[in-house]
Amino acid sequence: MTSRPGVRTARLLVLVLAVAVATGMAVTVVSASASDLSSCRVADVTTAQRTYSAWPRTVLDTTYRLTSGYAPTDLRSTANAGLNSGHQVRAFVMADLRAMARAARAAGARLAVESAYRSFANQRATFSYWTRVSGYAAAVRASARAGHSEHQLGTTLDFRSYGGSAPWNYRDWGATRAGSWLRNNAWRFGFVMSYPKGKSSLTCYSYEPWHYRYVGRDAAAKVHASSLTLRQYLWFQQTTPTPTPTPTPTPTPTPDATPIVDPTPIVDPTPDVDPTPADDPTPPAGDTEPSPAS
Ligand code: DAL
Ligand code: ZN
Repeated sequence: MTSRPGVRTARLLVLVLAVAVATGMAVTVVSASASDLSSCRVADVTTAQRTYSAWPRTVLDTTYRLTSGYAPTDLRSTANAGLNSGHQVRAFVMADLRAMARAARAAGARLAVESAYRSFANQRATFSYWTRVSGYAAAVRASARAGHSEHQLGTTLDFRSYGGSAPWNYRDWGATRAGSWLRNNAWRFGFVMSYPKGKSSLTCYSYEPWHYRYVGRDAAAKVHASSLTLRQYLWFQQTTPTPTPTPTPTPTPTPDATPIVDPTPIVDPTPDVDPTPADDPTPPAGDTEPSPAS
């Protein structure tokens, strides 16, 4: 972004407040400088929310990524949602995916899955494919480098029209019956379009009307109402300080005539350390075939 610092700070402040209102957060202090999301730097920084249970909060872009060992063990075939097989998502995504696929079909916008979970290795192959096809500069705007893809979360899918070809073969798949139905309705089922039209400077990637990430119904409704991109929403959620509770004044005690003196100092011999690591990613499970996915 090239805007002047004052303008940028004001914009960030508005965005932080918008997400605070949308998420119901009671913000007491807002630091805009901690939320500088303007740059889509190409780097490899391990994302803060990196455990399997942090899936609705994990920020992934051209800078932040997952580790190579991040490979969820609860992946299930998309056939369980009444869609085509050959693709997988995490088990908890299935019920809402099934409901969405049914509703789309009933509305005459039948969906199929183009791509879903991709391992670190598969994403590396995918990125190499696009680099060979269109060169590095174009590939880095359209395809995530290994570790940076939301597909590695196991909660993200690329859709296509049932009976149609890959969505990126269309001039604007978002204008097709299936694409426009998803744009209007996916949030009701917990899915968010990660890379909407005209927002590349904020999302870091080109417009992808087929790429949807599951965040759950409540969060998707909040993202939808906020008008923020998913990246902004997740970033502000991660960087906005938790409100400090208002201290309740305690009454001043009445002095006791007889002072009680306890000569024994209170010592806590147990150090306050949690030796259990967070749910560590297990090594990658078997890969699905490297496909020219996006
Ligand atoms: N096409 C998106 C950015 C991905 O590769 O995850
Ligand atoms: Zn995708």
